[in-house]
Amino acid sequence: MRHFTNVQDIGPLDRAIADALEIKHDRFAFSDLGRNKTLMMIFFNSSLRTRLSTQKAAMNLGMNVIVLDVNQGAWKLETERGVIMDGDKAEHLLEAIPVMGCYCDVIGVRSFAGLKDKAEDYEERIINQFIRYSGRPVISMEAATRHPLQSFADLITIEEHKKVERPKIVMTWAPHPRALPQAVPNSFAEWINATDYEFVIAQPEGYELAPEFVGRAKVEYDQRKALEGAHFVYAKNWSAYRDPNYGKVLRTDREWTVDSEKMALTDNAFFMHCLPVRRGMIVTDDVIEAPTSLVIPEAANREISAQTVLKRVLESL
Ligand code: AN0
Ligand code: CP
Repeated sequence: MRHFTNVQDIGPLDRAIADALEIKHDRFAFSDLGRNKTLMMIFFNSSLRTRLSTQKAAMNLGMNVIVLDVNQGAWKLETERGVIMDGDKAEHLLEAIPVMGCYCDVIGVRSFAGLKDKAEDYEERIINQFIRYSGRPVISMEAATRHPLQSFADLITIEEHKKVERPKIVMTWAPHPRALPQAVPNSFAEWINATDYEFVIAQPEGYELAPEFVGRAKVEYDQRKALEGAHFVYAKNWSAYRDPNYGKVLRTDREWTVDSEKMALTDNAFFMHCLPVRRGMIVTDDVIEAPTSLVIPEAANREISAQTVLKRVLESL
């Protein structure tokens, strides 16, 4: 594998899951593979899980790790080409990227959607510039439109917990006070659409995702109806995708909060969320604390998804 930015990059999912479970069984089996190889992780946005789990995964493979928080201590970066740099930005991304590439073998990048210009976000300008100019394999640690390490970990978690061959998976929108990207729901949809599981996206009017991500999913505007018989409930907030409301928060009322009364409509479903989660908004305390909550196993599997991806990238260096 050269780059990892979407579900296609991982190849057949059954093979990827099998590799992941093998790694989980013995995560130090390949601790020499990354010897004298350096992973550089570049963060344009905050992170807890991605930062820690990806670093741990790299360490399990014997890699060295360098982390840079672009907004803390690096020069302010210009990202547009053709501008006269007479403002507060001291360096251009087009120099910074190849320089970063000089000091590492693999680059991980986190760069969220700006949520102002849909075309710019959906072109994936930042991560594509890393792919083009770094000369290194690039791993998405959540880009503008996808979060594949999260979706891979989510799928591993579903495989570990499913009780029926083809579970019903419901991804439901839930309220949040701030505008969040569509990357996590887009990506989850992309990965679940690559399985043969029943897949429903529940959302209020106005929160339709891009059709290329919705794919074969059934879109349902009645959350309670969607939840009937579900085996997995994947909650997530996202801002509006459709024009003229791109990047906007259309509502923050708690009508769509996942609570125990709604979970009772499911087939004793597991609750999932990528974290960080706002309790009381997305989900109630009792649901996230219940034995059927998978939020911690999902986070634990971030180490496994990252290690599976890094192992394949190292093998192709
Ligand atoms: C981010 C998002 O929704 O994309 C990161 C999730 C992994 N969440 C927040 O900014 C709260
Ligand atoms: N789920 C996830 O990616 O968490 P962080 O934003 O903390 O990395």
